[in-house]
Amino acid sequence: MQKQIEEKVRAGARITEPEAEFLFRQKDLLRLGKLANAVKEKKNGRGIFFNLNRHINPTNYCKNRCRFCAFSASFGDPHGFELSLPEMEEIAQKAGDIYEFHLVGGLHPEWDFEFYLEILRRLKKLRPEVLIQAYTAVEIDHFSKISGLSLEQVIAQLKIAGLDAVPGGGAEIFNPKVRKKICPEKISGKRWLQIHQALHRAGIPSNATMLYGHLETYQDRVDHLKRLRLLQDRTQGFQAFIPLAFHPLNTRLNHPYYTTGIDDLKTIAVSRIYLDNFPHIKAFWIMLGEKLAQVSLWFGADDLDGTVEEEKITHMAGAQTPEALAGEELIRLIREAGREPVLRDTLYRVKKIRRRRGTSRNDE
Ligand code: V47
Ligand code: SF4
Repeated sequence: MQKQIEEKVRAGARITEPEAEFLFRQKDLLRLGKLANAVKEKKNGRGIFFNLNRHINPTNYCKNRCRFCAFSASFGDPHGFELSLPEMEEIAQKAGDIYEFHLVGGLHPEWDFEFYLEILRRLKKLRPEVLIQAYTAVEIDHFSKISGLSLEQVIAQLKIAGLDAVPGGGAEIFNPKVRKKICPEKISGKRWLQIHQALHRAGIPSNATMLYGHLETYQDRVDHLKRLRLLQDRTQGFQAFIPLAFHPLNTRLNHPYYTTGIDDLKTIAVSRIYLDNFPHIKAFWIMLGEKLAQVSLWFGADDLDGTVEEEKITHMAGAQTPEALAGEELIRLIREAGREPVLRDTLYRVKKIRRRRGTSRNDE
């Protein structure tokens, strides 16, 4: 079957779900990586994208309290927080020379939709040159519920307030049986897909994620990828797919294991091969670790996300990575992997890298 799949992929044909499952089970990691890399290079050559961005979490108070989430809090919890509008403005002002604000947080039990809109307006007013990638499908569904507005009305208002793109969070794993165990209060996979369809229809690009390495099976992962590929065939609105490795610390999921390096690389590679209609596969270095993220650039990944500057979701669940990497450090990781760094904004528009001497020992 391996040879058959390879021939198919190299000819530019699609693989089926049983074939994707076969790839997850096969042991020859380097052979799998080579195939994924061929797909990656056909799509975007030697280039590896990265962004200069700033993550902002407005609050971690959340009605849902998903079992895998160490970030969220209830009122009275010592680690609970909510930022005021001036605090968010201060972060935005100090954020330096960046291209993106990445905003994601909890479903605050008391904030109204107007407040979430005001965050966008204030950031846009302060930094009109910075694109805003904000609010997952889970938050957008929440806005519709608390405002009484339709999904389409909510999206239209977010757009007017300054929303440029939507991140891929909240997808987790679509299989309802697993979903019920890991995040019983969260919107269904069906609703997540419906929201992204509505976003694409409104001209707002988005990303898609998959949380893996917990209770799901390979079959569940392939089912997840299948639903994403099907929607992308219809809308073409997804920009990147990001596999997210489960981090167990401080979570309420009875699964104490971190993912292995082999599984991380495999998941990136199979995603690259199966999701033939997704322009980009992102290796989120925060979750993978810088070293494995660098290796993944030969296993199908073509994007490292960005500088991030501050990350809470994974660090509260045990991530050992730094919370920020300088642009120069990302460039060094990419160059030393033998790849070409391509600075981009949220919409994958290429930006000029301001070269500073000495970014890489082997560079100049
Ligand atoms: O939806 C929560 C995940 C997501 C844990 O679109 C966890 O560019 C691992 O979606 N272990 C939010 N993962 C982050 C996210 C994201 C990140 C970077 C880039 C983009 C993008 C999107 O984080 C949540 C959930 O799937 N998450 N807890 C945990 N313990
Ligand atoms: Fe809330 Fe998101 Fe954490 Fe779930 S993953 S508890 S929705 S912040």
